[in-house]
Amino acid sequence: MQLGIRGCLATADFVNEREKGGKMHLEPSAPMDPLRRSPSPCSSSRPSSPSTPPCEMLGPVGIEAVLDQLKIKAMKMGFEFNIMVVGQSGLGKSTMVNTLFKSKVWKSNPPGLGVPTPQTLQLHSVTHVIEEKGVKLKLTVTDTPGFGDQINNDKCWDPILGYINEQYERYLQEEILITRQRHIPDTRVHCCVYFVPPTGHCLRPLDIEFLQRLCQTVNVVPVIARADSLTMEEREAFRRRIQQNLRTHCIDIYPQKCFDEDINDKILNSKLRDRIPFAVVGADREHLVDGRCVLGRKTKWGIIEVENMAHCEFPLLRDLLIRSHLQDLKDITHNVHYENYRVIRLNESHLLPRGPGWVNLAPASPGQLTSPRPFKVCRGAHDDSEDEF
Ligand SMILES: Nc1nc2c(ncn2[C@@H]2O[C@H](COP(=O)(O)OP(=O)(O)OP(=O)(O)O)[C@@H](O)[C@H]2O)c(=O)[nH]1
Ligand SMILES: [Mg+2]
Repeated sequence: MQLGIRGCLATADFVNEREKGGKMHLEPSAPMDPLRRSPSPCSSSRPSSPSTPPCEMLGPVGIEAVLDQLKIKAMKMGFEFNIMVVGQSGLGKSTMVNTLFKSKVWKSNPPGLGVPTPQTLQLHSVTHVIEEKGVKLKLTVTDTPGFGDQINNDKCWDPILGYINEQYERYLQEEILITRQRHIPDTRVHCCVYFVPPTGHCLRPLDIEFLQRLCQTVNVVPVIARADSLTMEEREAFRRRIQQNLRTHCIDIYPQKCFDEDINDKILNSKLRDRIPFAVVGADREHLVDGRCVLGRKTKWGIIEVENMAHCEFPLLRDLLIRSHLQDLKDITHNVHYENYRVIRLNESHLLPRGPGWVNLAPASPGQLTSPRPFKVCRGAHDDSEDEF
């Protein structure tokens, strides 16, 4: 089974469909048209009158070819996508990374050898270039050590928020150079998957505090971790309670309602919002089931297949991240979260003397990198980011 990274190109196809829907209608005004006098196959069938615009008879000029150009360019450049997994220790974050990318990411622990996934002790990122049917995806996954198992969990979010903001700062420092690279390497976290422990009750105060801070800084998709420990009814009830908690505490997870651009977005994203947090199960071993090789967890009672919707909602998470919302996650990161960071940093930084070829921005203090920022809604900001690697 494929990851579906060709879905990254779907944006172009979607635009194509929208344009075909008939909203765009090119109709140059009559006096401006230099071809008006040229004979055309249709022109004889209609009496020429000043009120009849002649462009109807000329046929399309071929602007839809722009989409092919975009597609070819995107295929050449590839896509960059950065994911981070966050949550309490032992909830299956490292395993989920393997599940998501078919064990293509953590190579140190090949599937099927019975080697347990080692505990993650420090925040680290691994980058891989995955290629599928000519589409290249440069994927960076940042695994984080579990939090919440200390006696004092005060500020346990600092290293994670610090890392996310450091990536914004890195991008900003490159962007403000007068002579800057044509393509700025993008290490910004586009999506943070937050693992909620399967307690079956509701969000814990620590999860609430963590999520409140994270959502102001990055796109967050919460999941119910190790969902195989809950019955179907428990999963559903737990999901509803978490959704209620999120609403009560104004935690705006991805896909944020305020960024739905049109009715299609609204319909699609409402369905997703109704299912988030997805109840997921992670596995990095393959098993033979009815002659098929499936990723799953072998138990005394059978195999929990991670890609089987009857067993868990892992396919919904994968589809959201890779097949349907990858580009949107990147756009919101650039136009909202990064923009928010950029505006605050530029506002607070008095312009210091310029060095050779760059605007000297006062370095961010550690406090700035970890403190939450006021959430600013500004999706329509310019988007001049280009993917190339
Ligand atoms: N039952 C069950 N076990 C899981 C699941 N996902 C992972 N595990 C197991 O849980 C244990 C911990 O998994 P990890 O992936 O190392 O967990 P982690 O969140 O990365 O842990 P830290 O690195 O300590 O933060 C391993 O034995 C996994 O096989 C799951 O969905 N269900
Ligand atoms: Mg880990």
